[in-house]
Amino acid sequence: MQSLSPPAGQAPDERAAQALRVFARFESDAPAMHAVPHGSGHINDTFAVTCRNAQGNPRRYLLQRINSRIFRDVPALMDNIARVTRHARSRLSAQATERVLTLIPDRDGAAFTHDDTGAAWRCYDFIEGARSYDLLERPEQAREAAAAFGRFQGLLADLPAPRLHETIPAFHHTRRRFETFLELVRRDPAGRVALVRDEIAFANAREAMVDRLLDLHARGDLPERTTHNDTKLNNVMLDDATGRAVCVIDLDTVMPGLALYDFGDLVRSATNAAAEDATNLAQVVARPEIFTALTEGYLATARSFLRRAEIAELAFAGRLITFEIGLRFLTDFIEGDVYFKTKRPGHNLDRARNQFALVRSLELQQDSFQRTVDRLAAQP
Ligand code: ADP
Ligand code: GN1
Ligand code: MG
Repeated sequence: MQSLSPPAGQAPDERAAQALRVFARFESDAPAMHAVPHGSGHINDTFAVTCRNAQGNPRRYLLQRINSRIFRDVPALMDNIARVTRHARSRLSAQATERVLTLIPDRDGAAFTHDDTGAAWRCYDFIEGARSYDLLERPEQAREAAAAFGRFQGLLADLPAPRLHETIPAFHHTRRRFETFLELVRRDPAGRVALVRDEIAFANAREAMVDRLLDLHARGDLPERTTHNDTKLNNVMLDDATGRAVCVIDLDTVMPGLALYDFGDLVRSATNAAAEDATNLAQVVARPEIFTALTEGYLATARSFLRRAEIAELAFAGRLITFEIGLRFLTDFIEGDVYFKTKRPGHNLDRARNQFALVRSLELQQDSFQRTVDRLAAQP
């Protein structure tokens, strides 16, 4: 994934060739040598582009074709990212070892560019010497990741007005997500509903969950904040040598939200002992030691601004967001796989079953996870 040369003997495919052509529109200190697909995100098309600078040293950039079927207003999206990166950078202390993503402008100074088909692309500095993890390996990584997202929320706490654009409206609005699911079950556009009766029953039995945080927010107990909203483990880079968090990435959904959505998605993506799409559901369990490490890491950097009512819902948020993403995978399967990238038939259904198994594991442990939160919150 991180090699500096393309696989031996393999010509770059047409997409990589197109990435190279697009890269020429960005400000870089040297022409690109090659581009290779990079990472395992479900949304954008991502490439690592390697240049050789005047001294003969390789330098990499991260080039992305933005998924404009999902992000309908690319100028608004990129306006958010430019403001967020500028502000977060200005708030980092001089001693900080962590970094903020750096946008590379195009040759006209714009934050993104278009290719000849009209698709939008952006370019970032490549974060070297670090990687992101699809599957967590050690509790220390959970602590680091959670601390990094808590710190990120803190850096954005005083982002000047105006409010950020909602790049995907109602992204974590769990009631609307549930209604969209019900609507697709009714319409059955891909003729798949009969295949997923058990999963639909699982979801219906949990409808009561979806209003809880929305109600607490409506009552004024949970404040709106600027949050990341996509805090899966592979959206933070950890240093290869030290294991420390280096950079929060994937800023497409940084917008107004609840702090709990960020903690919840960490629980979903980090506690799972199996990969998100693993089909051996016996291996899908929420690891308690990882939940503890996440809570410790998040409280270490977010406790100073979190309200008591937010801390009280941390364990619930893990179950809720796991359920929400499971429901989104199931909805996408029912709709005919129109949203998430898939690599095989039934991939979204595998993911949905996996996430629902994780919900079950979180439910079985909900009392002990709540006690963990209460115990850690009570410590000075
Ligand atoms: P998606 O929205 O499709 O998930 P991401 O922005 O998360 O796309 O990028 C996909 C992957 O590319 C990440 O998981 C990470 O491994 C890698 N990546 C993203 N940005 C950078 C960067 N600036 N430097 C190095 N690797 C990056
Ligand atoms: C997507 O972009 P990526 O792969 O980091 C999705 C998240 C889901 C996640 C599930 C913009 O995240 O909301 O939780 O897949 N991002 C968007 O793995 O929909
Ligand atoms: Mg990502």
